[in-house]
Amino acid sequence: MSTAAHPPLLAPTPSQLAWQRDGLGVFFHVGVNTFAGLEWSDGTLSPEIFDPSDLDTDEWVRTAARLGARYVVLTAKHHDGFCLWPTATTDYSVASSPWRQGRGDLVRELADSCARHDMKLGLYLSPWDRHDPRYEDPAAYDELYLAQLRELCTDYGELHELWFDGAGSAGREYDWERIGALIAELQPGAMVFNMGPATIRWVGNEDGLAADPVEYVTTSADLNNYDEDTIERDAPRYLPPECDVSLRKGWFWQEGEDPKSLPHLLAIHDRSIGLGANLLLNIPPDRRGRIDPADAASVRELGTALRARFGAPVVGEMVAAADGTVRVRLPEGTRADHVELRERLEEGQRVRGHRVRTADGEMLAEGLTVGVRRIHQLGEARTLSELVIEIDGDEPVLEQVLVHDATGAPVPDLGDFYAASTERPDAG
Ligand code: FUL
Repeated sequence: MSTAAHPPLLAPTPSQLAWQRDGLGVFFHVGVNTFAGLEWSDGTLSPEIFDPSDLDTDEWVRTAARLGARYVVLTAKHHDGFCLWPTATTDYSVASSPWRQGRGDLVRELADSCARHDMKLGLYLSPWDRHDPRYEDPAAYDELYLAQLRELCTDYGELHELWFDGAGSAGREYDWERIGALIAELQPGAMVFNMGPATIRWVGNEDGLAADPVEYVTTSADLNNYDEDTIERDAPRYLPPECDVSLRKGWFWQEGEDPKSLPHLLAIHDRSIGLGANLLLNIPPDRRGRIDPADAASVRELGTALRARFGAPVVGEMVAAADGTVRVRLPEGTRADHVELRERLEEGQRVRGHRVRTADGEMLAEGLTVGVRRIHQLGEARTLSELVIEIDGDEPVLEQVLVHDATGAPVPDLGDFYAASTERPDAG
């Protein structure tokens, strides 16, 4: 194959590919907002209100692990500027709170729990900071932000994701060059979400939903959910999308909110992971610093349903046929109602279209991109002995084809949620 047609820049790095294969992550939004019942606060809430009574990051990580998540991301600093670690850069942090007599470090506790449970750790550090007066002075704030990032990148072991949220940052430039150099120096394997030296991008909504085609190579990404700003790059980059969504309506735990229904969560799974994007599902710790029992039950139910649907795959035996199709032989008597395709991505994303047929030519499923994984629902389960797959694109290669029998398992249903889900949170 010609390298000129496929510049290495457009292929994933090993870290990007590992991140894509991980697929599922869990977001933890917690901070002063949790205690004020707000989604956003303006940086004036007292640090005194941050006082989780029974915080247990082991429980958080166990919850994520049981769901099948491979990484978690914590809001080390949200837009309000309150830091969950005892930073030297500001006293607006856990050090000024009553929690653990001001000697606590939530980032450390989570990092330790991740190490204990073989979970990868990511951190969210909001560029927009509504507390610190230095924010008004871009040069001074860049120094502050770099110092905060340096602390996070130095003191908590290996980080797998750094989440740069574009909310509040329309029209604002940060010193991405130095931020990129710092990450390259201290955490070269970390995925960088959306802004600056990004290695992954936002899918463009907070509903957890991607759409076919899911492009891994792009020049642009949406900045945030609140205005029309897009990030335009001069040259295309390999930037696979991450779909973020909250289990509940809000990102922070609030009294009276319920988890989404199981059919809805399954639909989110199929429209993100099932389309080859990553899913970052937010499970917000409550005022005790624990997972709300209703959320824990919902996540358990989701994990059980996903295992019932996809926990016992049958791997097909692939043979390239002379007519350019891929024949997939399945063991005698295989029953299936889902087919999953996986593309070889080491040289980049190549599949531009695909069709799955039975040996008799009956069309079972079709679509555009495949990517790291593409799951199709086939309707009623049926006995299949061979699949014939056509793929379009520039030297596309399938790595694996699997089938699943989800008979009797809960069924995904997005219902009418989609239209109602993209509201701006109330500013605090
Ligand atoms: C948004 C933020 O404004 C929300 O509060 C939340 O953190 C979400 C993940 O990103 O842009």
